[in-house]
Amino acid sequence: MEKLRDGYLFQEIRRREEEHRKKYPTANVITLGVGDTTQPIPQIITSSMVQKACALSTDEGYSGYGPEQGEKALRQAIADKLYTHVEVKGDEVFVSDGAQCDISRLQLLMGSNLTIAVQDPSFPAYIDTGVLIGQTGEFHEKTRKYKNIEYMKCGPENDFFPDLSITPRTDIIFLCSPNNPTGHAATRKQLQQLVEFATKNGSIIIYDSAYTAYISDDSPRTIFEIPGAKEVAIEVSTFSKFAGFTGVRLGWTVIPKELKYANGFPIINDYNRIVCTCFNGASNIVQAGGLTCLSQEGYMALCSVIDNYRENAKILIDTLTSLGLKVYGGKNAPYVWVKFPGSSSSWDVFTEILEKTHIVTVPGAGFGPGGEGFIRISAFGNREVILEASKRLKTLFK
Ligand code: PL4
Repeated sequence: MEKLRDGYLFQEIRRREEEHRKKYPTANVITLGVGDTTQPIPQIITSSMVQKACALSTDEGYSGYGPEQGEKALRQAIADKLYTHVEVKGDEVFVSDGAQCDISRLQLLMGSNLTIAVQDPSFPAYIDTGVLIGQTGEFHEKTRKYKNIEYMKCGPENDFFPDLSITPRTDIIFLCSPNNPTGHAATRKQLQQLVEFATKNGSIIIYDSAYTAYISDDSPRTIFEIPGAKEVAIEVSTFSKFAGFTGVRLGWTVIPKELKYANGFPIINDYNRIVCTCFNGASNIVQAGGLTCLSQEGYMALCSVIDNYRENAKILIDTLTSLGLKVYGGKNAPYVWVKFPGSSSSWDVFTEILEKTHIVTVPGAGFGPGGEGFIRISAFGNREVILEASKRLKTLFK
């Protein structure tokens, strides 16, 4: 705990937002910081949860603890509907209360005595949970990096994908695609290189596909589209960004049976043990909602919500580009990643934007030293808010 840096990034953003609201009590503060969904969940999905909840009040409909790994029907629906062109089996899917919790459970499975690599910048939970479990050494103030963690720089200069020719071997490689915060979706070729790299080195890839529903080009939707990936990769994902379940809480992890330790023992057996020991299964009400998300009608309703966020991202990209800024992301992810001119730190730019426009963003440095000089803006607002934010941003940079 003592090795953890500052507060957790998103807590710090919320703290600064609250301070700002106290300082300017009448300001109309716009929150495009923490990547939280804002649009209502389609009624067909909430109705199924209501129905399930009501059934719990009946003799026939009551159920208690379910299988720790998730309801069989939901595991199979995830395998069938979200892994359509690849072979993922229902019993390789572990349903959970969210990707963030799964990342922690995977860290528990892996333990402290190993090395990890992360994209720089990346979602801070990979590093912070690594610190919690004791994988890292001390934090170096000068480099802003932890000892024992391999930071794989991802910026415009390398198409936001790690240069594997200079990346040392680690036991675990965290890769998030589409990436939070840069919005870059790894191409098929990049993922093939990664799978080859992990195979050669005997590393395990933990692939976070939380934003896969936002991919609008032909980038792979899952690491399992890459031949050989089932021998080297675990995939973590979530209903949060795809179904607006950030508060409802539902996610899953795929552990292929082919993934084994060097001694040939299947990792899925150990993960099953962890899940049964440290988790008692996702809420049965929520799992009913998850199943409806994957029905044809539920899925179509969700696609229109996602399209709406995509359009928001386009509005933000157009606004910022028209101001002459270099803008990345937003096409395959609900985040816009903006490079700011000058040498101000990204926390200073964050403060300037907040002070002058009352818009909360996230400073790039919060995602690792490679994020310095950038700001992340979330497209998860509602349309009116995004239009108002665009208007205010124009006044800031004109
Ligand atoms: C705010 C790449 C957001 N309180 O909701 P989950 O647990 O299923 O998914 C969490 C998650 C997993 N993987 C990736 C993510 O980006 C997220 C969510 N990230 C963001 O703004 O970057 C919400 C963060 C949350 C937190 O503290 O992390």
